[in-house]
Amino acid sequence: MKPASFCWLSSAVLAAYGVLVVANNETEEIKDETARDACPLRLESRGKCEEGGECPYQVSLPPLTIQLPRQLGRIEEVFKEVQNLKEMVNSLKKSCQDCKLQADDSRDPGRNGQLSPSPGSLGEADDNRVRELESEVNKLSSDLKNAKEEIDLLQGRLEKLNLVNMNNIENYVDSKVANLTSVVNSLDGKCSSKCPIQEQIQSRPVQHLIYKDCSDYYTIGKRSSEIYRVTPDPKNSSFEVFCDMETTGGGWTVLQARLDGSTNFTRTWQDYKVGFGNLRREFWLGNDKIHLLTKSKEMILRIDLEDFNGVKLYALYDQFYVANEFLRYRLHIGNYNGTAGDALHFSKHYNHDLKFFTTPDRDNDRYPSGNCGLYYSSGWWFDACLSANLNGKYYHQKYRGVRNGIFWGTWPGISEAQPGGYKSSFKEAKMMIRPKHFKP
Ligand SMILES: *[C@@H]1O[C@H](CO)[C@@H](O)[C@H](O)[C@H]1NC(C)=O
Ligand SMILES: *[C@@H]1O[C@H](CO)[C@@H](O)[C@H](O)[C@H]1NC(C)=O
Ligand SMILES: *[C@@H]1O[C@H](CO)[C@@H](O)[C@H](O)[C@H]1NC(C)=O
Ligand SMILES: *[C@@H]1O[C@H](CO)[C@@H](O)[C@H](O)[C@H]1NC(C)=O
Ligand SMILES: *[C@@H]1O[C@H](CO)[C@@H](O)[C@H](O)[C@H]1NC(C)=O
Ligand SMILES: [Ca+2]
Repeated sequence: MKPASFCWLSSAVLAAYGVLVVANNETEEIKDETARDACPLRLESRGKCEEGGECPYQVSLPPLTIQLPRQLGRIEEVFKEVQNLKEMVNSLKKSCQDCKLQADDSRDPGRNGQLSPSPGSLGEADDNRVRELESEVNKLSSDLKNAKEEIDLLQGRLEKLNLVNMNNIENYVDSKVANLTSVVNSLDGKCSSKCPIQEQIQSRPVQHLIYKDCSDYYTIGKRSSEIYRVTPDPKNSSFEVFCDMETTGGGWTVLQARLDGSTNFTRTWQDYKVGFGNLRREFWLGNDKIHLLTKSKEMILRIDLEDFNGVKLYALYDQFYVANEFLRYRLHIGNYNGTAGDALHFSKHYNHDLKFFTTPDRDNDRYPSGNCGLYYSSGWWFDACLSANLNGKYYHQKYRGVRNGIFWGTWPGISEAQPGGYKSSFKEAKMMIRPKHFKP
């Protein structure tokens, strides 16, 4: 047995044995001495605790007096009554048998081996005697009947008393033991020596809580942007995420980050499914995890972008949901707000809402003659094809050729032709989510 449970169990057992039940018909009050004294119960360690070993503890309990209800005394009285009645009945039975025998004797003298006298020879006196006996027997048997009824009645009352009172008493003692146990447990914390293991358990009070996403960590007071472990679906696995606790109230679970090109985003379906990169730098959290996070609560999406001119803009969507792999991680996005423009819903023909996820090795896009993921070197919810692609290649400056860099179609001046056919790139990009009803 583990030391912690040993201590607790022995406390409870001692509490149970410490109960002294005293029958008394004067009062029905319970004297609970432990409740009055400051710390009458002592839990102390006996001998030195070896590290990692079990250390014995002793619990000293003060005696407790429990007084039982007044009715208990009545049981004794009823017992006596019943006993008396039984004796009465027995003596009645006996005398009854005696007189019955006598009566039989006088009616059937042949039993005694005598010759049967003729009926006419029976004297008048004998006749009277028989009648007397007969009436006596009748009287006795009716007495017996009454006595039996009385016994039954008393027995019923006794049983009723028995049951009711014993149940009451049991409940009473039970509740007292429960009370004592809770007193013992609370005193454990107050008295000088405690179970060291129990102390350890108490110092980890929140370990059973489930943190579904970063907002739950924010709620319990975590304020540093760090890696935390979340469990969006209690039936599924937990995993680490990076939490942004600073941007507009904090509580953001970061899904994607670009800042220096240290992670290659030209990846397979499988890579995008499970996620890749470094949570503290550049990464894609993973489509399965994004699905679980957006399934567990209604989420909003925030996108932060910064170009190489130091311009910082953001886009906010008050609905964001990514379906499961069977539904090819279909994107559901709604209600834009912000400064960067609604590039995810650029126009009727460039709309990422309700589009499937496409990777260079898995074409789920709406571009009939090729794979947008392959052409633009990334995994994204391509329509046919661009208007936004935050998983494009990381260019440290403007670039020429295929527009396969990080792209946001509504960025100021982005679609204007640059001299020499250059395309602008982004310094930083970040996608993060927070529960819709989160209040910082
Ligand atoms: C209980 O009550 C009876 C009569 O009411 C009394 O004679 C007896 O002394 C009492 N018993 C106690 C333990 O007080
Ligand atoms: C234990 O008993 C005391 C005194 O009777 C009472 O004040 C207290 O509320 C009880 N505690 C519990 C947990 O039942
Ligand atoms: C990124 O990975 C792709 C596919 O493995 C590869 O073709 C490409 O050269 C890589 N890019 C860089 C910059 O390493
Ligand atoms: C856990 O989530 C993944 C990704 O959505 C899913 O494929 C898997 O079936 C889930 N497992 C359980 C036990 O629900
Ligand atoms: C956009 O967000 C701001 C700040 O959260 C809010 O004041 C404004 O009403 C929102 N606009 C729309 C159209 O939702
Ligand atoms: Ca296609």
